[in-house]
Amino acid sequence: MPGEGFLRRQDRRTGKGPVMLLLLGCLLVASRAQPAAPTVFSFEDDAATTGWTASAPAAALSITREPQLVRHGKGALLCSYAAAPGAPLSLARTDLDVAEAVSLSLSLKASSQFPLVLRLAEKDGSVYQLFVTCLPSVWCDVAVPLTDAQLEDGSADENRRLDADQLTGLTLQSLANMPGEMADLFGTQTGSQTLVLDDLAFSTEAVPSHSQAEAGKVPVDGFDEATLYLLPVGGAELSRVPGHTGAAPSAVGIRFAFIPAGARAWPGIVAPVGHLNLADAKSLRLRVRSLGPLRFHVLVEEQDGSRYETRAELPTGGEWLAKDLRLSDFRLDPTRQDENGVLDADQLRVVVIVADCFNALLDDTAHSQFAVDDILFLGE
Ligand SMILES: [Ca+2]
Ligand SMILES: [Ca+2]
Ligand SMILES: [Ca+2]
Repeated sequence: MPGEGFLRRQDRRTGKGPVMLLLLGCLLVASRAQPAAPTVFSFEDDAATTGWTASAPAAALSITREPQLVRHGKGALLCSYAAAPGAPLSLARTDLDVAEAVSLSLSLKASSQFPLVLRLAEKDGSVYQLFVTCLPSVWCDVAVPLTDAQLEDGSADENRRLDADQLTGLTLQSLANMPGEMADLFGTQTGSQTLVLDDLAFSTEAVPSHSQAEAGKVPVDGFDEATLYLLPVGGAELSRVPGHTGAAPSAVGIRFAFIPAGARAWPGIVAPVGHLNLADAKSLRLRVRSLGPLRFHVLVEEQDGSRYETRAELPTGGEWLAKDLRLSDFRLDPTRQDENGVLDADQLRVVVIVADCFNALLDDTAHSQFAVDDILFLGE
């Protein structure tokens, strides 16, 4: 089935991993002399690679001055690497000092579709995470309030809140080429690849969340922003496509090939919800569209890994349809345990939407696609 433990810390299985490396790298920061200046990495000088580390086969860091690889100014951090199965890229920085920050922004450009977890580590080892997927060869501009980050699975924090004054490390962790079963889920990459980072800023200025609550509604994502704050699974190729309100790109397109085995048979997306207040949520609304008939599965996972699932069908026709899925209709995945056997909305951390590719209408290249516009929780 889809989503097999994919957000557990991978070091649990392998005994080592980026999180552990990050924790080992976390040192107490020196006490700060002056408060409240934003921390900005603009990568203008050749020495600006100092303090950054990249781990992947043949990974090399440099400052590039190629105009198409620079977001602002005259330089950006270029990470080139040889993508290889089982060896995901991580790009890390420790010794951060960002005590008064309330938001994070950065610009990325990757040579291939690049799903990543942005990990933020407090000095006690608590790790908070954000999901981002960069589309190939276009700028991916991330701007989020730090409160959008959710506590990573397997991570403990005494106050369950990301404290900027305790933040010491940041890691951009690629999910392509993960080891073990996660490779099936997130896919592999090969060949020479690049990731460019520019204008990373921890700012004291607030930025809005893309999921702002309204009366009776808790939007997860309306996909009105160009940046995709979610992850593809099962070999899904993501794109921005017109949404239900018109021609402008305001929905996520999910293209997939028919691969009849394992996790790759379940292409779709994973959206984070652990940062939202879902205590009053009663149903999940999805706005979805598919050219042919499509059966899809929707899974929600609690923080402890308990997983609940329901299914829905889309008819032929290509119209946008709003599907309201009552949380009381979701059923516990029999392969998972839950301490109370009840779906606790306030403990949810991800929503997984995957197509059943055995039942999808395929084109003559054995591909198919569907699109998702709104994902939101309703209080009724
Ligand atoms: Ca720059
Ligand atoms: Ca904390
Ligand atoms: Ca429960």
